[in-house]
Amino acid sequence: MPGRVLKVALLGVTMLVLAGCSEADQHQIRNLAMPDRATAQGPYTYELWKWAWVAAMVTGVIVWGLIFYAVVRFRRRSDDEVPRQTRYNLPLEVFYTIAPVLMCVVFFFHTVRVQDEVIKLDADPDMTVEVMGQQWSWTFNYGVGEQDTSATGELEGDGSGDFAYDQYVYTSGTGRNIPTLVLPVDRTIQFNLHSPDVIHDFGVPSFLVKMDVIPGRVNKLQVTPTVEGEYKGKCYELCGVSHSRMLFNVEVVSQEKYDAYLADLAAAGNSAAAPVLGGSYVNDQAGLETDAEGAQE
Ligand SMILES: [Cu+2]
Repeated sequence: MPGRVLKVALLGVTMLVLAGCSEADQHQIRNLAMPDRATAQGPYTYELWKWAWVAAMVTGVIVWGLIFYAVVRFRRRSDDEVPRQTRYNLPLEVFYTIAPVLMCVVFFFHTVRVQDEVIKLDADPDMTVEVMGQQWSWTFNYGVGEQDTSATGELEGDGSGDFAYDQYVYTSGTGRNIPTLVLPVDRTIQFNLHSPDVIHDFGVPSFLVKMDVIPGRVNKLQVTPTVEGEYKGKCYELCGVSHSRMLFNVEVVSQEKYDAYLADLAAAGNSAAAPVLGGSYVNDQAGLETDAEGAQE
């Protein structure tokens, strides 16, 4: 019987090793399923991920070792033998109580350390983009001209706000048209995140950072893209029926291309004195014209 178990186990391992290991797969495996880091902040997240894997593997090896040891050492040796059903082992019980607590403490410590590093805000970012996530797409407002880094990005009651620029150009997506966020490479970019409706979450997998977009408050996230290229961004928070369409493309380009892109937006008439932070789309969806009781408002 143990011989057969061993054969099945070996077969399983061999199949896993041989199963479709293309170049891309191997790259994925080396990255522990994480995308390549395309920001200055990414390596912090990746290191946390990597060491969490190491910790999980060490734990796994100990647990599997103990399981196999118990299975073999305490296997039934004859048909009429029933081992004592109540036993305790104090050192073992102390170990399996304290070890997980210690693990949680260590994980918590490193999570907080990495999180502090990743959400750290530089008081003087190179530029600020006002991002609006709404059901179910994104609007990106790029500042034109001088940036006032003392601006809070907060909305004021009358609909105006304390924004970093006097002039903006913007691009807006819809559920059908996925918008593109264009960013200059090697610049620290602050994203001020706005939502006019529900909680969304702004993130680009290759950037290895993301942040909730919460109505009524302005969350701020700073990212320094370090690799030019095209990436995919998405909403990470289930925000309604078309959440899955809340995608955006990201292009990290040279400063010259970025400036040219802003000029294109301006030439297309997508200019505004203040960032565009609430599309009309949010107000004219089916269902919103009636209150909860069904009466017209
Ligand atoms: Cu969303």
